[in-house]
Amino acid sequence: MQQTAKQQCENYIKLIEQKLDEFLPVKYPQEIWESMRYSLLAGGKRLRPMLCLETCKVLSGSYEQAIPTACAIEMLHTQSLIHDDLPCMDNDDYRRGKLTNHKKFSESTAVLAGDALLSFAPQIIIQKTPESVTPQTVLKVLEEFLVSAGAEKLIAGQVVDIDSEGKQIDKQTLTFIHENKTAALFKLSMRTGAILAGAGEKTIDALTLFAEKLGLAFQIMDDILDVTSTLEELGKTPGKDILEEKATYVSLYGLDEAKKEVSSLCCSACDILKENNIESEILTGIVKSIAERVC
Ligand code: GRG
Repeated sequence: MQQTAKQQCENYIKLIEQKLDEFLPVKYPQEIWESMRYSLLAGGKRLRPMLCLETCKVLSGSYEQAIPTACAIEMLHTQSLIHDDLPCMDNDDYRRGKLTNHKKFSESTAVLAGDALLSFAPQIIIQKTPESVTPQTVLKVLEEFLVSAGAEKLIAGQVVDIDSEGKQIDKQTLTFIHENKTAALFKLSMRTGAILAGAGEKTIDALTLFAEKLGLAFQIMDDILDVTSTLEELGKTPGKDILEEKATYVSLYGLDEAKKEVSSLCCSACDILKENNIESEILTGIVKSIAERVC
């Protein structure tokens, strides 16, 4: 990533960290709030909130308009990670370089922390979005958020993913999993950023397609890293996909083909920006850093 774009990413991350901390206080009973904060403030690349903020900015919207939604999406993403790590799902001990929520606290607390983040996030959109954003726009953002979190998107992806363990699946099923489990939150981030900026349908459609390519590339790269990286590099246990007989792009087509697919998706994503005259060093930098996975 170019130096200026890298610096801008770092600035975004700082702002996002500050706001997440501010939006999620500790209340009574302390343990649940602390476990929510433990996972939410455990680091992470903050890619989804960054996509939301940058999309809003390049379309002439403001940081203030988008930051509550950006943080709400990071809360939803964190909830999905907490639940994904549970023994009844992927059963992981490490996440973001730390013990998973259920290992640090307890299984019941982790389930409740995920649930609490999921219901807290839309409250942040409602309570913290400035009054300059119309109620209709807030409603549209909430609809996008709730659909993405539900049985048509995130949960659908997770269900088919779990159901596919140990089975031979086709490319269509694998793409369904990736689109819903991963790309859905990339799309949500960019669509809401664009909606908050008051963008037209054509721009929203182009950015949705960009986010889809980016999300698919990101998930395939995640699967590649599961095979090629260490616990220290990943912040989570590597090699889990093979162990759990997960169908991934790597297991279906091999490492080389998977890398080619990431490059091809990243090229298509950059083309979409060019064709639609969307200029953002951050968006192009994120695409490149996914291809190289250095962000
Ligand atoms: C929404 C009610 C509800 C349930 C969620 C558990 C679940 C259903 C879905 C799992 C979704 C999941 C874990 C997808 C994996 C996506 C992925 C590649 C996550 C890793 O993202 P990074 O690398 O993580 O951006 P950091 O830690 O950097 O934020």
